[in-house]
This record gives sequence, C-alpha cells and structure tokens, in this order.
Amino acid sequence: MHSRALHALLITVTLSFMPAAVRPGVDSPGILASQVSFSSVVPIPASSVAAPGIVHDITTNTAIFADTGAIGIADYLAQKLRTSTGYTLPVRATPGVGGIQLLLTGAPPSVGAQGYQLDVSTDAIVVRANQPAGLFHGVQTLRQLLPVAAEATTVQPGPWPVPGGTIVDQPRFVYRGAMLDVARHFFNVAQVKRYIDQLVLYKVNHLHLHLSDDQGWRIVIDSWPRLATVGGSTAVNRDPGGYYTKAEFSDIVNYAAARFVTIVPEIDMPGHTNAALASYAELNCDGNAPPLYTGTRVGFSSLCVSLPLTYTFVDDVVRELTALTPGPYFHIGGDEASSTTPADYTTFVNRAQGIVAGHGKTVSGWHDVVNADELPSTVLQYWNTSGTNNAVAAAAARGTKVIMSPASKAYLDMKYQNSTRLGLKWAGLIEVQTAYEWDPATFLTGVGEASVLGVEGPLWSETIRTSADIEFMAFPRLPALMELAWSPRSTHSWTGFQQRLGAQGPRWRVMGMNYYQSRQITWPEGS
Ligand code: TNX
Repeated sequence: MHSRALHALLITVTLSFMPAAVRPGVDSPGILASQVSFSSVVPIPASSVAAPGIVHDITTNTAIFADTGAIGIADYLAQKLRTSTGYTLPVRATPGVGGIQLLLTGAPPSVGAQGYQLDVSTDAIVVRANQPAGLFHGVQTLRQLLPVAAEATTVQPGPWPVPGGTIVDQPRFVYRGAMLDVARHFFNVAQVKRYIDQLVLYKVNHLHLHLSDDQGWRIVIDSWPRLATVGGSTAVNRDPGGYYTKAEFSDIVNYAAARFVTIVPEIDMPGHTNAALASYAELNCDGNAPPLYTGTRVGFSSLCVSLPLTYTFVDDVVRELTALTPGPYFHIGGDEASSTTPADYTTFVNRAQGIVAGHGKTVSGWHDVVNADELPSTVLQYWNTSGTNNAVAAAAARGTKVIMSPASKAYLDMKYQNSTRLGLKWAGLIEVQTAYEWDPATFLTGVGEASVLGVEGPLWSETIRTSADIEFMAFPRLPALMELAWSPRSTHSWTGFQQRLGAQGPRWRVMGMNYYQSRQITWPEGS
C-alpha cells in the first residue's frame, strides 16, 4: 500500500492526552495525531461527500494561490499553517497549479454570500466562494480537516493530510453571534482578540460587546470623559475596572473585520446605567450622583427621561461610538428597565431609536424594546425563557427580525450543572444537550424561520473574570449554538453532534483553550 494511503488509515490513532495543557513538541507525538474526517466538522456542513482513499497532503512544496480579494485570507491561512508546519507556504496570485486555491469564481450561486465549496483531491485543495466571507468560512472548515497539530504554536513533524471529497456549504441564518459582557468584568484587547480567534472556527460572524452597565462603562467618549475614568474604574466584586481607548476599540473592530466578524456595540439604556449616573451628577433627575456600584443586582438605575441633557448625552455617545463602528447595528440594550415607568420607557426608547437611526445605524435591542414603538428596521434580541411572547410575535408578523438568545438555551453564563463553579442559574442549568436541542425557528410561537435573523450566545460576566473562564463557559456550548445557526435543520442530530463535538476537544487542547469536559460528549480517550 502507498504510504500516503496507509497514513490515511493510520490517522485513526488512539489519543492519549495528558490532563495538563498539551505542550506541542514536548509531549508525545501521539497527542497531536487525531482522527479527522468530514464527519468531525462543526457546524456540520450543509452537504458533503467524502472521497474514500483520497488524501491531499500539504507539503514543503505547497503554495497558496489566491484571487485578488482573497489575498488577506490566504495570508491568514498561511500564517496559521506556517507556525505549525514550518513550511514557507508562499501566497501567490492566481492562476496557479495545485496547492491550496482560494477562488472567488466558480462557486454555486446557491451558496450565497457566506457559503463556499471545498474540493479536496489528490491534485489540489480548492475553496470557491462568491464573496470573501464565504472563502473565510471555507478556510475554517479546512482547518478542521487538518490534523489538530496544525493548530500548534510550534513546528510539528507532520505529515499534513486533508481527507478528499467535496463540501458545498452555506449558513441557515445570516447572523451568528456571540456576546461578551465587558461591563461586569472588563476584558482587555488581547482577551477579546483571543475570543474572536476561537469564535471564527465555528463561523461566528458577529461579536456583540456589552460596553456599559451599572458596574462599569468601558469605552472612552471624548465629550463625556468621566464615563471612562470614573464609570470605568469599577467592576463586580470590586475587581479591577478598565476601559478601551478609542484606538483600542478600533483595534478590536479591525481585528474582527479581518476575520469577517462585525462588532455590535451595546450601550445599555435607560436602565443598567449606574456607572454613567455615578460619573455625572447632572444626568440624574435630582442632580445627585449615586455611588459607583460593584454588586450584581439589576433593575435599580434609570437615565432621567424628562431631562433634555439625557438626549444630548445619548446623541454624543451614539455619535462617537458610531464613528468607531463600521457595522450596521447599534444595540441600545433596553432590558430590565424596572426603575423606569412604562410611559417613560416608551418615550426614551422612541427617542433613542431616532438618535441611532439619525446616525445611520440600524437599532438592535433586547426584546423589551417591543414595549415601545419599535422602528420597522429595529432588530429584537429575544432573551426570555418562555416560548410565548405575544408582543414579539406581533412584531414578527409586521416584519421585524429577531435574534434568538433564549436564556434557558443560549445563555453561556448559566451553569452546566449545580456543581459548576462559575455561572448563574436563574434561567436553569444548561448542559450541552440543552444548548443543542432546540430549534431557533420554533422556540418562540409566531417567530418562524423567516423572522429569525440568527442566533447569539450571550456571556454575561458577573462570575467570569479570565479568558479561561470565558472559554470554560463558551466551549462547548457556543459551537452547539453555532451548529443550530449555520447547519440546515435536516442535519440536526444529537448523537451525530456528540461525536463531532468530541473531535473538537483535542483541537482545543492544542490551541491552549480551556473547555468544559461534559460527560454527555464522546471525547477521544483521555482528552
Ligand atoms: C439578565 S437578560 C440580564 C443581564 C444579566 C444576566 C445574567 C438580560 C438582557 N439582562 O443584565 O447579566 O441576566 O444572566
């Protein structure tokens, strides 16, 4: 038997992982060998046909050929693979022969703006898409078809086989999101970038940053400097505060954009505003600034709806943040405003929507904003646990789009089990199966497939302080949510997912990530 073909059979190597973090190049080579196949890709592709016995090896001679418009993606892939393979992997303009080809021609129209076709043959690895975003998603699939050692941060011995076949893949929903609460605890630029790098592997294309809350204000606003310097000084439990300068925020936006992730900034209003009210006495109805707050209660603060200065403030904040944010959405929060009267809530949300629209952005908000007069373009983010909400259903019937984040399924800050060290449980315990076993298009009565813009996994950070904490709560539930958001419903299978997800564990190890080793998942031995 040809040694390549033999290798294709032998990549089914029994894994033996050390309980501690893997040290690529130090631990035994077996740690880095793992079984990859078309059936270990998450989210599962819309369609795939394996070519048994066909393998394409990436070798020292492999070049990456890219169409104009795909050079950046080729550089991204080359950089990742150079680190682990040690090969030069030159990036060249098309046309070329063999190697890895990233092409903006020849993809089926059916894959749309975000989908791709991936063909792996003995001759070449070819990714085709109609738009760069599709190529990027195809490259993420390709990463998952390589041995996990390809994710190592030091040079590994190889070989680097990719299983042969064809994948034609496109998303079910256009919006696939994660939310990070940087207000309850602050996460710096490096931590946000690290999370972005982990998210894109599962085809997330929006990162919603919850930039303000009672416990902290996290972005510099030049016309209201004390928001950051005073309001940003605290965090839950008196942990260190922090904020992004405008340059840092732009750095995050650009880093995300280079990975086809749109940043959605949220300034939560009119409730969840104690950090702002504590920074400026004149924003309070009684002219007195409340103390800064480091607890975890919700619903006690409100902007002063009758005060003209409130709208100057909102306009300044929206204008300055909008100038930093190329994406279409501005999230106005709007949740849990229990210290605002219903009439004031409506007045405030209506004016805030007008301000956001006036600055050229589409409003998104927690679904509570349906209690005001939502604009036809406003996107509602549904967070409640109930499968019935007449107001949201009525809005959907009028054409309003909904992002599904039901807390009992999608909240990444809920505990997995009672014994989980991190997290809350007001919306219930969310084991991996619970996160996977629901349908975004049937969860909420009256909000069907056509009304669902997508799915988002919010990670509130009352109990979350480190990157290791973020990873523990997001993995593996975020990939579960992203399979719901990306893969056609016809592919849905818990038993299939248990296997697919298990195959990700070794990859997370090599990437140096923390994750929850759920007993519901078939992890490769020892991982
Ligand atoms: C509810 S649901 C909140 C947040 C909390 C979270 C904790 C919603 C839009 N708001 O203020 O951080 O629960 O799980």
